[in-house]
Amino acid sequence: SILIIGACGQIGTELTMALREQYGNDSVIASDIREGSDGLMDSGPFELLDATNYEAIEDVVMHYEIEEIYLMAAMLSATAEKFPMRAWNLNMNSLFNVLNLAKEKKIDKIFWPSSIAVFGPNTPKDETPQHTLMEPSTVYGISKQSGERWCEYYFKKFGVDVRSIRYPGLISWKTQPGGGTTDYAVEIYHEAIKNGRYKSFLAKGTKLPMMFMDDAIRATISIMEVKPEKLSIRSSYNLSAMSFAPEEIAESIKNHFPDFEMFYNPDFRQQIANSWPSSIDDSKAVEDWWWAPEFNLEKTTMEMLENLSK
Ligand code: VAH
Repeated sequence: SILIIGACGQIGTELTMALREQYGNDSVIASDIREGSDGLMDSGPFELLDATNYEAIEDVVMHYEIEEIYLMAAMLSATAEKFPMRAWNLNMNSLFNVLNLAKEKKIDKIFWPSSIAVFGPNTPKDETPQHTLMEPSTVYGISKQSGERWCEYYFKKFGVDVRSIRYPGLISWKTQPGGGTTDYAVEIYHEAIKNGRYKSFLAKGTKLPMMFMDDAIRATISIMEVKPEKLSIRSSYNLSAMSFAPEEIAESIKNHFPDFEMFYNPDFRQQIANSWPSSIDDSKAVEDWWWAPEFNLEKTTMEMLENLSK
């Protein structure tokens, strides 16, 4: 069966529901440091679990005969800047725990998320390549770059079957994001419906790679199902769907709510966003496991406004 660590997070919640849909509720064990939404808690087995506690994870793995772990627990970019050592501890020790369980042959396969945050201010910003200069300037980005190096090391040295995707900013309506720099792209839809206006903490022209959550979940399940010999990348795959700046979301919302008003009030997260790419070259994911996104900005806006209006 499958264990999701961090099942109550922005990605974890939707990933758990999708995996339960595909493999059956009782084959997917959800776990997190705290309980999650009613929908999540009512749909299958749940365990309170600290991702930094090796023995606690090992107990769950043995009890439920877990073969695969999706490690979705992490502290994201904005929060990690406020608590660097807590972020490093959570992001790295949780990864070592699952890599070592696989090294000890206690589990067979791992999914671990990386991020466009692994790129830094000196990385080429347009169509950022799969292999390029990476000098991340955030705690979160440093932990993801280091995590990628460890994933590739455990694969080469111990044959650990760990697979990873560099997620762009993710937009979802089922769950609130937690402490990310791209969260403005989720908040804006909630605010548009509630107040007809939004004050963006990123400035006009801050173009970032983004993806609708349904695409991200489909990519995650795809990379886990593909034959291992197809995977030429064992650090983490670049992945892309669309790129846009705050004013472009505002325009797409105005197509539905003509009176929507957008304001700009950049804060400390602007510096984080400035260090990230504007667009990503994901040709390796296309070549190795036939990646193709389905949601562009217009379709994303329609999904978000339709579902949040309910
Ligand atoms: C963040 N949503 O903002 C995450 C992600 C690329 C952005 O890493 O930190």
